[in-house]
Amino acid sequence: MTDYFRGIPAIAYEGPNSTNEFAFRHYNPDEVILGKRMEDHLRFAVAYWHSFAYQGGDPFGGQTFERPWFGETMALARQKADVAFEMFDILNVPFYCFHDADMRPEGKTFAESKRNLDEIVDYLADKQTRHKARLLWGTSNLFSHRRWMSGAATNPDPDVYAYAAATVKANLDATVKLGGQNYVLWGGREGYETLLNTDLAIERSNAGRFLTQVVEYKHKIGFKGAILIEPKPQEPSKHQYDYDVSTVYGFLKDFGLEKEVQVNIEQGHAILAGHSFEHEIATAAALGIFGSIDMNRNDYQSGWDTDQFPNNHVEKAVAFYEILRAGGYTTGGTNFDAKVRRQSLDPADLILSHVGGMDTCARALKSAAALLNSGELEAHRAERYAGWAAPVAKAMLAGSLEQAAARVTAEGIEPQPKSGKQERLENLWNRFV
Ligand code: XUL
Ligand code: CO
Repeated sequence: MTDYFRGIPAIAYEGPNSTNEFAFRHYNPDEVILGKRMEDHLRFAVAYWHSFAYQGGDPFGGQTFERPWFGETMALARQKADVAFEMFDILNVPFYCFHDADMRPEGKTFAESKRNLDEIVDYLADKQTRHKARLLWGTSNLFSHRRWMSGAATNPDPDVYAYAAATVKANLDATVKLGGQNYVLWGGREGYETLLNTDLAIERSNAGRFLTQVVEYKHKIGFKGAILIEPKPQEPSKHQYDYDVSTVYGFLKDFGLEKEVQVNIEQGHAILAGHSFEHEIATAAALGIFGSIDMNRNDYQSGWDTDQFPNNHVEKAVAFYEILRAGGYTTGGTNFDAKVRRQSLDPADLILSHVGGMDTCARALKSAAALLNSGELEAHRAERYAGWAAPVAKAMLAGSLEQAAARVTAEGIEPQPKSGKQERLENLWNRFV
C-alpha cells in the first residue's frame, strides 16, 4: 500500500441528486441497459501514460507534477504500479492500457529495456491476481525516444525497422502475458515532415509489410485479441499515413488486412482530421473495422491534441448511439487517453477527472440507449431509405447503367424531393439527452 490517495474513498454510485464529489451520479456498473450491465457496455480503461507518466509539460514549460514515483529505477516503477492499481480500485475500473515506456525505465541497451519490461510485467501480472483491473490493450511507444524521430516502421534506416520489430514483439508478448484483449498501433512518427527528404512510396509499403508481420506473429503465438490501428492525421508528424478511418481502411485493403485489423478511434484525432467522433465511429462500423475508442477531446479553440477528459454528455451521446447501433464493443472499450491539466496538481484531481469522464459517458450511454430503444430515429432512417428494399431498386443495382437509365423514360420517372427533416430529428435528440 502507498499513501498517495490517502483519505480518498472508493467511488460508489449515489444517483443523480448526490452532491458528493467522490461519488458517481450516473455510472452504476450493475444497472442493466438494453440487456447488458453498464460496466460491460462501457468497459472503461485508465491510460497508464497520462495518469502516471505525464509530468505536466507543454511546449512552453516543463514538469509541474511532483509524483513520488518519478525517476528511472525499477523500485520507482514498482511504486508507480502500486499507485496505479490503487487508483484502479478507487475508480472500480475494469481495465487499463499501457505503453512499454510508461511502465519501465529505459535501459542503456535493448536487452536492458526488455529485462525491465519483463520484470514489471511479472509485477503487474501478480497485481492482476489480487485486483480487479485487467489489460484492455498494450502498445509500444515508437515515438518518444530520439531513435524514432524519422519513423519506426517507416524509417529510412532498416536498423530502426528491426528495432521497431523487436519492440512490438516484446510488447505483444507482454500483452499476451497480461491477458490483454487488444494490441494497439498508433504511428505518431509514421509520416513525414517534408516531402523533400521523403520517399513516400517506400515508407508506406514498409508500413504495410510491418503490419502484415505483426498480424502473422499474432497468429503464430495464438493471440486471440484484436490488432487495432489508431488513426491520426498529424501531430507529431506533419503528415501521418494513418490519417483517418477511411485512409486506414484503404491501407488495410491494399495489404489484404481488412479482416485482420480494426481501428481504435480517438475523438481528438477525429477532430484534427476535420471529422466528428461519430463520423469516424459510423464509418468504421460501416466498413466492419470498428474496434475500440479513446475517449478524450481536444480544445475547440486551440487546434491541438490536448487530450482532455470528456465533460459534455450531449456531445458524447451521439458517439455512444453509433457504438450501440454497431452492436457495442467486442474486445474494445472506452479508454481515457486523457490527462489532467498541468495546473491540476492534487491526487484528487487524478481521481475526479476520471469520475467526471465516467459519469459523462454513462449519462451519454443512457440517453443513446433510450433513443435507440424508442426506435424513433431508426424509423425515420428506415423510412428515408425504404425505396431500396423494392424489387425494382434491387434489380437496378444488379443491372447495368443503361438499364437504370432506361427506367426514366419507360416509367416516366420525375423524382420528387422530400424533406431531410434535420431540425425535427435534432429536436427528437434533445428529448433524450
Ligand atoms: C497520441 C495517442 C496515443 C495512443 C497510443 O495522440 O493517442 O496515446 O493512444 O499510443
Ligand atoms: Co489515443
